Amino acid sequence: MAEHESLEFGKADFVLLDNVSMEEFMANLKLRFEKGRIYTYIGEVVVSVNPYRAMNIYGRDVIEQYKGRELYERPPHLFAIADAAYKAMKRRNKDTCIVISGESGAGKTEASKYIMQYIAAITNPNQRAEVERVKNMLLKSNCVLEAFGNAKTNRNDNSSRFGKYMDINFDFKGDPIGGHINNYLLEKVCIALFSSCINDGADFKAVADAMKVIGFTGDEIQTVYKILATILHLGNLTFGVDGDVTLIENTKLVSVLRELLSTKEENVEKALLYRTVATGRDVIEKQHTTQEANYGRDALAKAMYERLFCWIVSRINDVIEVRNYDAKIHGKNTVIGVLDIYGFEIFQNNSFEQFCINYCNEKLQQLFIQLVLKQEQEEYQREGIPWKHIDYFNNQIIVDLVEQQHKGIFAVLDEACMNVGKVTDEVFLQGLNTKLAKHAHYTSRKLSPTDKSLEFDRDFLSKTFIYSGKNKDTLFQDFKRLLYNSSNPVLKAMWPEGKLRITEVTKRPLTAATLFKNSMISLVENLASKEPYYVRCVKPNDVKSPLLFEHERCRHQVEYLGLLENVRVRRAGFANRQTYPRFLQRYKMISEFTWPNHDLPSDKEAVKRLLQGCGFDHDVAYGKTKVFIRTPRTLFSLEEQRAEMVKRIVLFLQKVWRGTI
Ligand code: AOV
Ligand code: MG
Repeated sequence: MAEHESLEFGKADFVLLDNVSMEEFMANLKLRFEKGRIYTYIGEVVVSVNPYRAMNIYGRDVIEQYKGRELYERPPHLFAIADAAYKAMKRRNKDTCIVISGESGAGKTEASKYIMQYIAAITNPNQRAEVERVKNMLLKSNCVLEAFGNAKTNRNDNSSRFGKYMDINFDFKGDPIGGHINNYLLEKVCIALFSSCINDGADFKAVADAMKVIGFTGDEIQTVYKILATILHLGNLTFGVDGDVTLIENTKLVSVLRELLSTKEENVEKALLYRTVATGRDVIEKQHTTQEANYGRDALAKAMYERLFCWIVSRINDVIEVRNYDAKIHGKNTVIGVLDIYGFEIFQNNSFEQFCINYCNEKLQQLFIQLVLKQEQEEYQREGIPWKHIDYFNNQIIVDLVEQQHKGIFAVLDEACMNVGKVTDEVFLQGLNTKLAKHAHYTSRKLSPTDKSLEFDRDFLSKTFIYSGKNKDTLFQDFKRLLYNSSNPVLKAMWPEGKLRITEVTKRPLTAATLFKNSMISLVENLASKEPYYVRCVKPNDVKSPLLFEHERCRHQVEYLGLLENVRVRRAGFANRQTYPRFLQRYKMISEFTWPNHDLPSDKEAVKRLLQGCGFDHDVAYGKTKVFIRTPRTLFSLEEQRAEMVKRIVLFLQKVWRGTI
């Protein structure tokens, strides 16, 4: 617990509140925000409030203050959590991860960047060239991904439209030797972003430079330009009719597209106006209606954009992936993962993308509950430590509502999409009505095909309009073939499935919902396998003001993030726990009762004796198999005493060897 800060800035750890109530919590959060103390702990969790102004707290000098220190030695800071994750990884050979959550505009991406910068700054003291190269790549990759994956929304001028999980691999010295990026669902509707990007030549040059540093070739960067230009031109392409023939109105654009895509002009035209369908053994070319042609064009633009983004991520991965790492020589390589996702968001109208984004946030909240609240309480009960159960809202029911097999919203949606007819949306709504009518959080049902909103009493599901079209793989195979047949090898390589002939494309591709659900499940599994550290971001107001602390807005987020429950569990809980043998192994030398061996009936008795002897008995509880230490300070003292004893023992042994004793 960071106790050294003056109280004029409020409590540096919510655990120190006199009373754990919403009022006191909010008062402390507000006071600290107003005093420019944007970080506060709940034990090892950092709560951060977006300051909406430049803070002078990320410089080299501050980094030095946090380097190698214990969490509670310095005022709360992201650097402290980054250092804790780093130390745990290095000292205990553990994979760790830092999970950053909070709603859109709360400061997650900024936090992830400061964390990366901190890790880059404290590693590689010997300036090894290869490590410097890797660090440079990791930092540069951020800039490229942001350029392509962020966009302005109502809620955030630089909003991440994709989720990013980045693993940084470290060697046994604790230096970064590589990394890997996983990206999650890029919202495909943010193409507007690029009109400004391409116009603003200087900005794009910076991105192109970063791409060059990462190792993109000249041809690759050219192709990126061409794809972006194609996407923009597609936006201007219009269709008309002549009798019952669908035509392209601005035919000049077709030759521009041909140039950009390095294909034949007639192929472009054909792909835009026709689709090949297999009926039994026959393959026929069916002309689009204007509506279908419009739809196909938009699907093409979106798919090209999404594919471009995934390709950029995979190219970056090629470069940063750990290579030639011989674990036999170098020991195990360990990982710190940093997760920065798109935050919870609600707009006037919410679509499939918001649904997925918000489901992802619920899923991470569930992980937090599992790890911080539930497991903690369960362990105390298992160990027989006196414990008063703390109530919290377990959002598992909401996660189930979305992802459960057969009757979750995704399953109902998928089922509706199996329907070949055009009434998919109605089938979907009817499905929800029958399967979810009794769900505790489903408040009203809509059957009208024009009103596709779902009503649930959980924020994230309110005013959501899910159109089944977004769930299907909407890109006509003809476009995939067109791009695959490009004479530009970079473009061709992005569309390998264009190779398939129409008669070979029989397997139904997985739906967007299923793909997303699967990627979330594996993300959560991955995070759960690591030792997690949390940053919980709060957005103080909706007008990007550095001065305004909107009480109700903040209270709502504190509630949603379950922060008060977090304080209660933490306060009733213990900072550290170790099995008795392990505890003895580490600290037995500090007590005459246990060094070099004890003759007490059990390890538990020995630990008791040791702690009584040191005067720490009041700060611990003895479980069935583990000893629980309440405050980190106690642990810190034990560590100090141990270090002191080790020093003495070494001196003693040296004297023995030299024969002076
Ligand atoms: P987000 O990642 O949580 O939203 P950002 O990290 O993009 O939010 O933060 C939004 C904006 O708030 C930034 O562009 C900065 O102007 C400001 N900001 C955030 N953190 C800080 C800080 N520590 N110091 C100064 N300004 C800050 V989204 O990506 O929309 O969920 O999908
Ligand atoms: Mg972001």
